[in-house]
Amino acid sequence: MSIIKPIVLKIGGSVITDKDGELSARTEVINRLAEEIALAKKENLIIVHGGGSFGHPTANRHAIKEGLRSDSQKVGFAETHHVMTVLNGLVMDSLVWHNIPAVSIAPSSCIVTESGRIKSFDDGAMKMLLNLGFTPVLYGDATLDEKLGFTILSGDQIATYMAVRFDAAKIVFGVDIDGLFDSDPKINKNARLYRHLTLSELKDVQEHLRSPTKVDVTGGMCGKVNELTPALERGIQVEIVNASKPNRIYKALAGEKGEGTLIEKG
Ligand code: IP8
Repeated sequence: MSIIKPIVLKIGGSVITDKDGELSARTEVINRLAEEIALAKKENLIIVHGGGSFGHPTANRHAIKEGLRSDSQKVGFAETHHVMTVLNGLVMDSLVWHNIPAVSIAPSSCIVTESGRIKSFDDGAMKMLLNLGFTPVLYGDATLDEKLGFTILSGDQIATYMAVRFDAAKIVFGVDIDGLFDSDPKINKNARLYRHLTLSELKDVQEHLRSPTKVDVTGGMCGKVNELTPALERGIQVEIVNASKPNRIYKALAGEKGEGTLIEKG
């Protein structure tokens, strides 16, 4: 048995949850995305989802990303991981009921970070799942950290790490805007969408991106772009599409010409 080149699909927390609320899932969006994923019939798929209004407010309240400084944070670490399993449960529910052989992998149980970067990953189960044609599902999580005690690991870092580790053909980032813009389209209505970028063009664009204003402990679009370089350097294509709009994820998975931003090594 050999692993065929997978596609890594990262679904943003701002797509599947309402970031203005707390613990507020968009179940109708989760169901629509599961339908699109099922329709695309990709056997070689790795799914990663973000934290949105589940992980971020809890992580922020207990300063989990900054690491273990007081015993009182421990319950906050447990709570952050727990609320992520709750959101993951909703995603799993939908994927499985759409006949996708999706199996959840808790990052906190198989990944250890060092100063926020993935240091080790126990990949035995993941390799077998991929070999057998399952769809592993991971998520941004509270993880143990060799320097900090614990921290927050973003779904974006997990997605690019898995893409490199399993030699993916492509990473699809499903976000709540149409792609990568030259400024924030939620603030500036004249923001221009980049349809295609090379790695070196992306580096120029990076300088204009600012961190998001809302509570997002892992850096929003800015953090996402920072994670992309190692994958792009290896020739892995990256497509950023609006997963809040119907059919965009289906098209990206099916390899149809998309309406988002395509980034390649160049
Ligand atoms: O939303 C962070 O994952 P992200 C998850 O992909 C937590 O950045 C626990 C805040």
